[in-house]
Amino acid sequence: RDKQGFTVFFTGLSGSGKSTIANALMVKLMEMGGRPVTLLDGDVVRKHLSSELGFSKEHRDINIKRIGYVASEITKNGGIAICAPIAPYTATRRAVREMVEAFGAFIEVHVATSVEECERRDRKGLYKLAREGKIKEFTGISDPYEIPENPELRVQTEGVDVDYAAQQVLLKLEQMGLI
Ligand code: GGZ
Repeated sequence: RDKQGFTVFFTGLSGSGKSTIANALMVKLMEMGGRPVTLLDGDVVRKHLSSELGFSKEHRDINIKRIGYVASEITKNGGIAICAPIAPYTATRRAVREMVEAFGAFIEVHVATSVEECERRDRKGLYKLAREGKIKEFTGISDPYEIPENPELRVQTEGVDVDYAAQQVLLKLEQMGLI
């Protein structure tokens, strides 16, 4: 019997490591074969699906619901969707969960890198710009991030490598009988 589709939904701050872990997970799932794997990364989605949107609550919600819709279609057709937006709002994440769970499993993974650590790394220099007020409504600095209370999984990135974090997600998927 074919296994059901599912969506792995990463959420966390800018620079928390979501994209890196999502990519590593994608590679591992592709190597396993079977179901097609689609990565819906934050910046790629914004470029191709949400280019007219900014970062107000309203626009972030529209962006996340578009990602959720695409993920639900992939899940419906038996595929694997991996999403990696910030998705700062609990209610919006719940709405996406409901869209996906109509067709398959939803695995919310909180990439729990603290704002202090993200700012210390500041890989793209965005936190500096946010502190200077040159980027408005910046998540964690001048805009909220609601920490997920009951994610399927919480991964730490401080002092652990990317492969270890991706491995934890695979283990969770295995425990849930999805792979
Ligand atoms: C947060 C912002 C902002 C503001 C631009 N707040 O590290 P990045 O650069 O590549 O990832 C961030 C990305 C966030 O887009 P998402 O679609 O994931 O956000 S949401 O889920 O809230 O819709 C960051 C960049 O866009 N960026 N301005 N003000 N991140």
